[in-house]
Amino acid sequence: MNRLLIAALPLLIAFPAFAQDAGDPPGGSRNTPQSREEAEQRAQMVFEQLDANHDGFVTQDEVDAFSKLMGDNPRIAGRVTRMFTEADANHDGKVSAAEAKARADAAFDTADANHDGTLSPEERQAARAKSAPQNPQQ
Ligand SMILES: [Ca+2]
Ligand SMILES: [Ca+2]
Repeated sequence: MNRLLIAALPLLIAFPAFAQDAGDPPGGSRNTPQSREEAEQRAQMVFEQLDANHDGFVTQDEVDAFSKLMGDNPRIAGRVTRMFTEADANHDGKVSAAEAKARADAAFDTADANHDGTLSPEERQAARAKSAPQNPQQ
């Protein structure tokens, strides 16, 4: 099992741009505002974890393998698949690094409520709450 992958999962599912929190000490840099650049770097890290064969694309197979690794939880699988579908902007069945970055940018813009280019802890919390819908059907 890939420990980093496991550690990143809940945040990867909740909001991939914020996957960096997995490596933060509790109560530490977690509360530091985050720049768009950092969000992109972190999204790139997550992308590389998902890209099991390192061909520069995350495919549905790799997403499936990831879901399996997570114990085939249908809720998690559903979210990962939804994320994958959203990120696949040109609908070729693969998510490129550029597509993953674009999605991270979009997620950042959505979360940056006051558009100052930085995510405050409040903005990040609000975004995370919003990205975890109560209804798993959605
Ligand atoms: Ca694509
Ligand atoms: Ca802001």
